[in-house]
Amino acid sequence: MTDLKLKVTMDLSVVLVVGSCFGLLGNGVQSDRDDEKLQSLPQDQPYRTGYHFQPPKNWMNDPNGPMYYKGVYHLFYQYNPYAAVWGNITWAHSISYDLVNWIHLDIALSPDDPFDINGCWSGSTTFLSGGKPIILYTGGVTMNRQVQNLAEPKNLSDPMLREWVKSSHNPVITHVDGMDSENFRDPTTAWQGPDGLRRVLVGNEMNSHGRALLYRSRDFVTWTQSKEPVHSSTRTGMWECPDFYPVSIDGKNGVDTSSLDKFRKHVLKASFNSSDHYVLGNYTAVTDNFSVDTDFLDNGSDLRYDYDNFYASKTFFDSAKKRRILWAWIQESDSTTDDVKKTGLVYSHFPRSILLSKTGKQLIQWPVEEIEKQRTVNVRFKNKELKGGSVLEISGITASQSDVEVSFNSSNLKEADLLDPSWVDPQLLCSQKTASVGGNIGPFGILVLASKDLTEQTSIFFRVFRSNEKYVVLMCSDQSRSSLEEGLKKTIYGAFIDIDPLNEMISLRSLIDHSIVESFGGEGRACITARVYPKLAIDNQAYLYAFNNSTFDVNISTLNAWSMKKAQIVSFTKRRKPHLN
Ligand SMILES: *[C@@H]1O[C@H](CO)[C@@H](O)[C@H](O)[C@H]1NC(C)=O
Ligand SMILES: *[C@@H]1O[C@H](CO)[C@@H](O)[C@H](O)[C@H]1NC(C)=O
Ligand SMILES: *[C@@H]1O[C@H](CO)[C@@H](O)[C@H](O)[C@H]1NC(C)=O
Ligand SMILES: *[C@@H]1O[C@H](CO)[C@@H](O)[C@H](O)[C@H]1NC(C)=O
Ligand SMILES: *[C@@H]1O[C@H](CO)[C@@H](O)[C@H](O)[C@H]1NC(C)=O
Ligand SMILES: *[C@@H]1O[C@H](CO)[C@@H](O)[C@H](O)[C@H]1NC(C)=O
Ligand SMILES: *[C@@H]1O[C@H](CO)[C@@H](O)[C@H](O)[C@H]1NC(C)=O
Ligand SMILES: *[C@@H]1O[C@H](CO)[C@@H](O)[C@H](O)[C@H]1NC(C)=O
Ligand SMILES: *[C@@H]1O[C@H](CO)[C@@H](O)[C@H](O)[C@H]1NC(C)=O
Ligand SMILES: CC(=O)N[C@H]1CO[C@H](CO)[C@@H](O)[C@@H]1O
Repeated sequence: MTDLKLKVTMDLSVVLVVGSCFGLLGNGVQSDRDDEKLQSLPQDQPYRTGYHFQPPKNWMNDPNGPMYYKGVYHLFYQYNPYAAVWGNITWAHSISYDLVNWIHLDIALSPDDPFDINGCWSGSTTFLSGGKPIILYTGGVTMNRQVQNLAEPKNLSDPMLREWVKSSHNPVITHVDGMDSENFRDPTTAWQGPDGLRRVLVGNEMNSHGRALLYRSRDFVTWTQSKEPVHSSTRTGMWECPDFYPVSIDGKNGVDTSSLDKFRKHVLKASFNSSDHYVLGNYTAVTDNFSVDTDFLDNGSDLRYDYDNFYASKTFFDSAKKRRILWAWIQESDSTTDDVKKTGLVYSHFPRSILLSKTGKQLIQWPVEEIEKQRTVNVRFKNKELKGGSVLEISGITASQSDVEVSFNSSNLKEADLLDPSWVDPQLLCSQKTASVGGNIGPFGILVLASKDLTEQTSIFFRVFRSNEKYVVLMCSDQSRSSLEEGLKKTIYGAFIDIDPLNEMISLRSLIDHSIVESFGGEGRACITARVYPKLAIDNQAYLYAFNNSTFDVNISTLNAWSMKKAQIVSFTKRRKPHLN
């Protein structure tokens, strides 16, 4: 019997007839209560992941209102209970004790009131004084009018918070004349200023440009709009899912959203143009002034959480482990496969902890430590020379469901190619200089979800350039050969990464999970999530390699790779249809 089963049993006070292994839950386990059932998810096709969070079936998009309450992690998310396409959007609700294994509960919010009849859209949770969690979410009233609503738990003694009640005051925030009411959504977690007032941001646009409106409230019900948005930009479109939170300058722990600690910077994140972009700045709580160090899409600086498939993210402060955790939505990028349409294959990223880097110029992300419990068989070695033009198989682990850490170095750095000053766009550079294009130091890296004959491979690799007296490291994720299937999106993504290869290893970690590859370069300084659909490199036909396609040799300083256990994801829901008008 696993921890998870014990927890379910204890918390629900039901007797479970337990199967011998969790994978058999669908047949083996039943609740003795007529109105509740516990069931496992289908494993119906090769692209379904093993250890990433996924809904029971159908469509999900943005993660909403993540929080930690009485020993339980809660994740809500935008969910269509009826189909594998966007529509009829509810707040689905899942809980976890360890951020790895999940229990799906009943839907928390359904669109059945005039103030959200068109959908219960994204929002956040906030803890009120006394520790009571409250949801602030966007209601779609009509397709071109959005309002902000409140909901609270029915029973605060229930750590699972299984039932939520919408406020009789809804809607609590509506647009004013002259404001775009069609793009007015996604309230943030509220923070408290020194005057005791709560503040939230709501995403909006003005003349097609993004801005984050600021609202203040004493009682969380009556909200007053500040004259000025906290920030805006004429370079971007509408800001979806804004997020605003402090990060500590010593970079060791996460901090509470309301922290007024002096040793902090603030992060403002906005989702636009299919990416989650962020800026760092100084926030003065007394005046609500936010001055950014470098603005969105500034020349030479475009900070993003992730450079590929990553959108509509949200963070929360985990008071149990003093860390800030980031959740985001991985979109389906294959619209051609019928199986996918039938079942829906959308996921969340593995939760990442997020900190300010030592330089203070960017954020660092890393999979939460709980993931290490999933590691099983391990392969490791040190100091292996990778000759120019060589490919090395890393065998002995389940390459389709694994966690790989590798670091490279080279004594040949002085031979690195010169960086042309016109090469300012890393994505363009990766697209021109793919893994097949040789260089002096790079391309070298790993080939994941590769077929034995290498006709299918997703390569994650580095190149080192010289620029004046410095080295510049480029990280690329190349999906151009990831599947023999025609008509898929096979984009190549890239980022410059702040590594000084003279003084540190060039490191890479990749979480490989059937159709998702989350890669972290330079210990989390640049992240790229690829969504891939191989035809050959499936399950035990998937292989892992290290490669060096450069003229000069590089060394693998260390390599550590693990097979990963499947996460236990079960549904525990009342046997009733979610209510829908
Ligand atoms: C929404 O739900 C209704 C009622 O079940 C259904 O007819 C409709 O197709 C659904 N729309 C989507 C986009 O799922
Ligand atoms: C509230 O939750 C607690 C803990 O699960 C439970 O013991 C209690 O019966 C619940 N109260 C109501 C009114 O449902
Ligand atoms: C949006 O992203 C695409 C692809 O990355 C890029 O070509 C385009 O310039 C971006 N648009 C804006 C307004 O940033
Ligand atoms: C707030 O920011 C504006 C510029 O945006 C600046 O002129 C003003 O001095 C700042 N106020 C405070 C109190 O920092
Ligand atoms: C933020 O504060 C730091 C420390 O006081 C200061 O060095 C920096 O210039 C400030 N940045 C902005 C954009 O005001
Ligand atoms: C662009 O960046 C360069 C170098 O960082 C700087 O000198 C220049 O002023 C910037 N231009 C604009 C328009 O911000
Ligand atoms: C690899 O490492 C060995 C010793 O650890 C060193 O002698 C050799 O020069 C290194 N090769 C490269 C290409 O860095
Ligand atoms: C590369 O790393 C290995 C192992 O840490 C070390 O022995 C070697 O000296 C390093 N080589 C260079 C060139 O830094
Ligand atoms: C290395 O480059 C050659 C072309 O020079 C290409 O055929 C091969 O696929 C490349 N290897 C990898 C792993 O990309
Ligand atoms: C693409 C590429 O750079 N290939 C190189 C692989 O390594 C050999 C030397 O071992 C070079 O000759 C190739 O140019």
